[in-house]
Amino acid sequence: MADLKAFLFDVDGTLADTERDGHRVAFNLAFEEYGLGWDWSVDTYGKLLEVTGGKERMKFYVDHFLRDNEIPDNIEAMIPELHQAKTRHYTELLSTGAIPLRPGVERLINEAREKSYRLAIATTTTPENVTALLEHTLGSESIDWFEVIAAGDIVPAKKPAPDIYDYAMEKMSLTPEECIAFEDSINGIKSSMGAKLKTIITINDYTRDHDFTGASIVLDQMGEPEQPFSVLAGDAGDAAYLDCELVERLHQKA
Ligand code: XBP
Ligand code: MG
Repeated sequence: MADLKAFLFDVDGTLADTERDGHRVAFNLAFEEYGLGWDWSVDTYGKLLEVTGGKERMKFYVDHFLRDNEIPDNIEAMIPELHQAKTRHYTELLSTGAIPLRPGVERLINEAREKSYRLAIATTTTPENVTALLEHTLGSESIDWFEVIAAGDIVPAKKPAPDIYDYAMEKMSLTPEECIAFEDSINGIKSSMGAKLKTIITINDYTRDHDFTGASIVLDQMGEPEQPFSVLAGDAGDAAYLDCELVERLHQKA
């Protein structure tokens, strides 16, 4: 096995619990702004998460959740506008500090930097959303800690396609054997494993029942020394939280 050189992070659901109280809320604010009368409940949003990408998710909603007579005539033109409004609401929400990083994320990123691992982001979300999250959690200088922020429409085929991970690794001139991915969802692991990456999963409320077959380990969270993780699948040895040593061990495993 090649030496581990880089940590590739998903964002939504992995770095922070952004979906239920962030993206969903921002979509609803955009719908309200446009007087659409659409309201995505926590449950409905769970079903809509099957589709990655905000524009794609709205299109899926229109196609599968609305009756023909409920669909606005100009919907195709409206979706990009709605999405811009949603991004504005979402980044405003992040600027209030409403969404913290998940337990262990900041600690692991800091340790990875100290140990000179290279860092990148591979996500489906819009680039502004990533920079806003980093800025309002780790501080604006943290944006430069990530060598590549591969996000949004930068590749046409979003997760579960492997393209976004392939793109990040190509930019870094790294092979999959030299990297490890951090994900939270079925679409995420399909994408990372499709790119031949070993993958560490931290689940959340929307993804706990997803099929993570093939993951290096499945955890409820990265954990902290005072807030140990639960191992849902795989072997963490005697570790109580995810640190670089455990990441290395998981990477070296056949
Ligand atoms: C993230 C997504 C995104 C966000 C919305 O998935 O599916 O669609 O919910 O972002 P992943 P945009 O964590 O697998 O990258 O509205 O900016 O598209
Ligand atoms: Mg995710």
